[in-house]
Amino acid sequence: YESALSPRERIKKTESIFRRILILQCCMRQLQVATGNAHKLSEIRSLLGPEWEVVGLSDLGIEEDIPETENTLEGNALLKARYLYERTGQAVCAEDTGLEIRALGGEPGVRSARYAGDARRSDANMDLVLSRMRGISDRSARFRTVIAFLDDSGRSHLFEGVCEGSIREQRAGTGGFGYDPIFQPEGYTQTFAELSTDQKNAISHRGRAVRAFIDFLIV
Ligand code: ITT
Repeated sequence: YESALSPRERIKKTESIFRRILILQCCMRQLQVATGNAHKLSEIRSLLGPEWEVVGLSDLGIEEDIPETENTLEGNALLKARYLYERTGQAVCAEDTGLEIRALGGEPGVRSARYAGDARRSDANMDLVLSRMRGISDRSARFRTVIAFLDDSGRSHLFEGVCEGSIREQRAGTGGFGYDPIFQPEGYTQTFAELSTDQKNAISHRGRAVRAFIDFLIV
């Protein structure tokens, strides 16, 4: 395979390997994540393990809410990452997550945080989903996470994770956060809110996206 590459492609490939090694060295100890969501941070921390120091916006003294004005998960993840990169000039990442319900044409999707209004209350968001899904038999849905990573030269890299499942008729469980009490992952009889963090991370959208990101860093 190597010999099938042109000299130019070989140089590009070698550069890419060195870049990844550099990124890995820079980021081994600290990963800055442009999120104000403590639940996301805690899941990312347990996914990455103790050798990473995962630092969120409030750890960096940034309390303002980054306006999410794009209409895709990719766009908003990049927007949040760029916001932090402009302040620190270091490698950073951000993620945007949406619950995509087939019978609702992919809603709440990119509007997941504010589905029931700017107060961003999970209870109200779940109530709205449950009421819109009343009487609908196709309950299939998926969570999708997009991670945007900006390396120290500001180049962007995107990683996606998807978890298929369905919307329950009622809430169940007290763990997790957001829409977890109404989402049942495929192959399980419990909702995300009834699973432990490790069980959720093993199959979740965020777990998959973070693992794709780690693969990129270490390949
Ligand atoms: P950021 O600071 O990272 O933007 P956020 O809470 O605003 O945090 P999003 O913009 O990605 O996060 O909005 C997604 C919403 O979807 C979020 O408010 C949660 O209510 C919900 N959500 C995200 N991840 C989830 C998960 O793993 N399980 C259940 N609900 C989730």
